[in-house]
Amino acid sequence: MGLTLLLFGCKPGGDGSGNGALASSAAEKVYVAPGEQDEFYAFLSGGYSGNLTVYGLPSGRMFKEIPVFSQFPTSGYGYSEETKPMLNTSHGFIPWDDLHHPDISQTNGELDGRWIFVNGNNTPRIARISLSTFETEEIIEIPNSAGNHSSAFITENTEYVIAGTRFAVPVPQRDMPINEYKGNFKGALSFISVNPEDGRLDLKFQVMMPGFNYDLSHPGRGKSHGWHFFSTYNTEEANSLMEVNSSQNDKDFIAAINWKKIEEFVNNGGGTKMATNYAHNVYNEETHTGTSTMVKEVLTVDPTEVPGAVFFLPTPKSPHGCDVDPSGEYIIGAGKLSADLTVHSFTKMLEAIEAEKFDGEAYGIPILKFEDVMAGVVKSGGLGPLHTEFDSSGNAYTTFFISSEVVKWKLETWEVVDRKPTFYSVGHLMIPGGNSRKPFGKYVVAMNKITKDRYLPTGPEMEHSAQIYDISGEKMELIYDFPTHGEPHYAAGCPADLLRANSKKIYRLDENKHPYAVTSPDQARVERNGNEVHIYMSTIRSHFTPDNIEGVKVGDKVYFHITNHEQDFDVPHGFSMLGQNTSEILVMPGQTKTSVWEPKQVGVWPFYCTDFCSALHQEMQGYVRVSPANANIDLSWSLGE
Ligand code: K7E
Ligand code: CUA
Repeated sequence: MGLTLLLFGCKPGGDGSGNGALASSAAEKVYVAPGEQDEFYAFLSGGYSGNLTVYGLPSGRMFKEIPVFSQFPTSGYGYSEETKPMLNTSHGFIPWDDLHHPDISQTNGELDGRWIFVNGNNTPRIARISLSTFETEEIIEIPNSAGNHSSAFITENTEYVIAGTRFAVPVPQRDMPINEYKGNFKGALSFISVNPEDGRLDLKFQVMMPGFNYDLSHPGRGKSHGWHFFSTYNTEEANSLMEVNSSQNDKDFIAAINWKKIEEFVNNGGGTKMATNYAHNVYNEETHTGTSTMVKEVLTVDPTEVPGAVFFLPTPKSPHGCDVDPSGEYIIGAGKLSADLTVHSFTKMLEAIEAEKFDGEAYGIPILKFEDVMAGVVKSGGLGPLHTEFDSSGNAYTTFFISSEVVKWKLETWEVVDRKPTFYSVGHLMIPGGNSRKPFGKYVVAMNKITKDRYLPTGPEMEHSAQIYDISGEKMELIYDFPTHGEPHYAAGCPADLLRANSKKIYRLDENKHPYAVTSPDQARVERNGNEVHIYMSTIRSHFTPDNIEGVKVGDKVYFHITNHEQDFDVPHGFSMLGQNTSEILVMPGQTKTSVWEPKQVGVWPFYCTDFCSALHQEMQGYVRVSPANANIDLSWSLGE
């Protein structure tokens, strides 16, 4: 019996990787032994979780979830007083967004590992995350935009992070009939400059394009550096029943924008200043505090004012993905209603522009001839192409949503050399460095939309599934499935060595400039200012200073300003207070964070540390005595008396 099981007990596995020797060789490829570390970091968008998740490759182990656009009780992001300003917008405090596309900063077209940029789709925003602290350092709202989808993509020296609007809207926003969309709505493409020293963002200009949908985009690189390419759909400018009405045109466009030319125009005083209102939120690592500033003006550029800067490349069938190969020569448009991929040639595009071979215009923007700019067609045999990434040996890899597969093909010959199924309905894919001038190859991660039978069922909702393929050989090999969190769209990956050495271990207490910091325990105190009570508190294994507080009254607003005095790597302390209308906070070594409590009931209420920090973690607790509003009890605090 046992023997039979041994011989025939192998799970068949529907993917061809599940049997015998094949499975064990796949296992070896993804096996990172206990105590060993992964070769690559992978940053997966969290989609409707609003956050970014960090995985190791090839193990598929999840290391961290970085809160960006969504409140996150695990760290207190968006709940602590210091981080609430990060989620401020012109619509007020917006504690959620839909995050699609991460992109790592580059120098000379190669990943440099300083920052990662991501987009918020819903209430248009761009965020910059430090790859030293793995914290969100900056969020800038994008005015005149809606469904900020063709974002956040980085030019090859991180000059700009580029954000295009998916939905055209009235600019400026106003009360008008929806069916007057055509010709009246605009599509804003935003160019946000990045300060090379500290990464600070500045919305430099917006190109006010016709009211199409700008779906995805990629920067030129190498020879096409200075250009940026956007796929469009709904060039019909329909405003209802889009699935039919925006699929009428046989071809939509890829918009080619010469941003260097527009930058020059703007630097010479071109463009129109327009009144607006958007939030710019910056986190300061020394004060451990975010501040939100409202900006009232934006510089807009009418593309017809800058001749030679904007062109349309006809591209079949409502293209979704818009990808540029590592050489910068080929621009790949994935017509999502088509079987074929259209590849445009940058060189041919320049020649056609030079020769002024136009095929009409749209709103004053010249349209190039399809035949003049096309480099080739990939006859894939698949259905529903979405996104393409590249390896370092001249191969491209495209996902096909409808036929559920990754197709490998050769640049320049356009021939398909391999295809492997995905499980199921793949969206984006990612190769470490696969959208830069220097892809690292080795693995493709396919991020799927439908999971079904890949894991044990977990009720009606399954986490999305990602798959790792080994691409080091001629044929791709599926080697691993792993669950992801939220809905990953795009992802970015880089070698672990690029980040590991710069990863911050602690915040130095002697550099803490938080106005409510307590840099030595004898500064701990409680102060009253009207009905506000400020508790200056410190933590160290395993107590709070102070841990007994009296004189708080019902109706007070109590601020716990907690400074963690640990100076060891990976020793946070947490804080939570009974009856608090917020989340706990997790305070990193050397950091100060603030948690608010508005006591509603008289009593003696405990607080405690939420992070199991030492053998005496359970002893890390304290009490606040809350007296009636009219009580006559002086503030007092103590520790061990
Ligand atoms: Cu194709 Cu938002 Cu990039 Cu999803 S998008 S898959
Ligand atoms: Cu500090 Cu547990």
